[in-house]
Amino acid sequence: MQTSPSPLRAGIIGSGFIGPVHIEALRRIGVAVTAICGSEKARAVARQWSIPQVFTGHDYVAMLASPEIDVVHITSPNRQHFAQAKEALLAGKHVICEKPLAMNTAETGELVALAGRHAALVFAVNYNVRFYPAVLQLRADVAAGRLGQIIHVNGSYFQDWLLKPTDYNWRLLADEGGELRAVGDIGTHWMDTASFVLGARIEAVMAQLSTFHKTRRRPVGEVQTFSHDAPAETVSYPVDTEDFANILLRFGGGALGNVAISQVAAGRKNSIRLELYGTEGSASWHSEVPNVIHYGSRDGANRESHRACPGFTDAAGFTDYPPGHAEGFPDSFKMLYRAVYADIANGKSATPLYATAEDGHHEVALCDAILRSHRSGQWQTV
Ligand code: SOE
Repeated sequence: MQTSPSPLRAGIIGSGFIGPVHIEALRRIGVAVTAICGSEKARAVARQWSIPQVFTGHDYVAMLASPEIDVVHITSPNRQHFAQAKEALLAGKHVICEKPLAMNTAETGELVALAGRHAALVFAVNYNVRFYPAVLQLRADVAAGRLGQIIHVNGSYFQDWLLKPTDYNWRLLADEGGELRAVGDIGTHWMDTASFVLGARIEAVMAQLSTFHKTRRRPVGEVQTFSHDAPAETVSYPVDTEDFANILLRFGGGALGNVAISQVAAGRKNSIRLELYGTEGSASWHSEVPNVIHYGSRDGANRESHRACPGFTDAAGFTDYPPGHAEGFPDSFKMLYRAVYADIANGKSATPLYATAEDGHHEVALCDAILRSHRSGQWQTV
């Protein structure tokens, strides 16, 4: 786990919930965070994390001009991702952009082309779930044929932080976060993870979306992600994004799948479930018990496998602690950045483990197909 200080320096755009998660993970791999850009709140984040340069007023252009930054982490609301990622590439910075990559495939397609024209720069999309040790183990299991041919995949990504009609976040507004909220925000995590494990993209979808709360009440002013602070004054507004979704999937290679996505699932705080059913056996994982994989067998004994114990050692290089010393959500960001910064320092891998601009583009194309399917009541290809 020995981490020597990196010569690379990071700048953070955004001062909400996930920005400090990036900052903490970077510190753990020895990368200096030299700048942060955001609202006035950025000053408090800079003080807390001893970040020398602060750019308030969301002035990311000023931050991108700093020679003290090699890599830009974009953690702002989704509608800002395109402009910020484009300017960062044009400023010669490597980019790690939070998901979803941008608001639509026109924007993500342009970023793919621009990243291709700046091939010396690394461009990653922050699909951190790939870097839970269990996800890397499941990917190795599938690649090694330990489950046989994958017949079907089942799963969910459930949260409850938007269950109440008074729960508010910018993601609820299509203009801020995109037409698909739950699917764009957490559904793309699950779909990216499933494809990463299977080694196959999703080729077609059949989707049902639902907006349970047709109107909600929003505070007058800014609210941070996962905030449960009681707002002072609220106003009613019509909701134009979905609370939950049921989606059927067809993967390349023939596997079929179904996933449920919800941000109104009482008691589920940040619960990702992934189950793979193959001809030789099955494997299932729950992100709230992240260091355990359950393997199922038709004729043999079912078994529970623990990280860093025999049978669960294929995440080498992306797990640091001995068995029983739990690794989870924050560690997945640390391991994602270990992979990205290694490519920045040593040259891009031919087949990176982290999500690239193309992967981010495909996830937004999936969202487009899901919306088309919901509206048409038909299967849609991606
Ligand atoms: C809110 O749903 C959120 O912060 C997502 O935006 C993150 O990607 C996820 O990791 C946790 O929940």
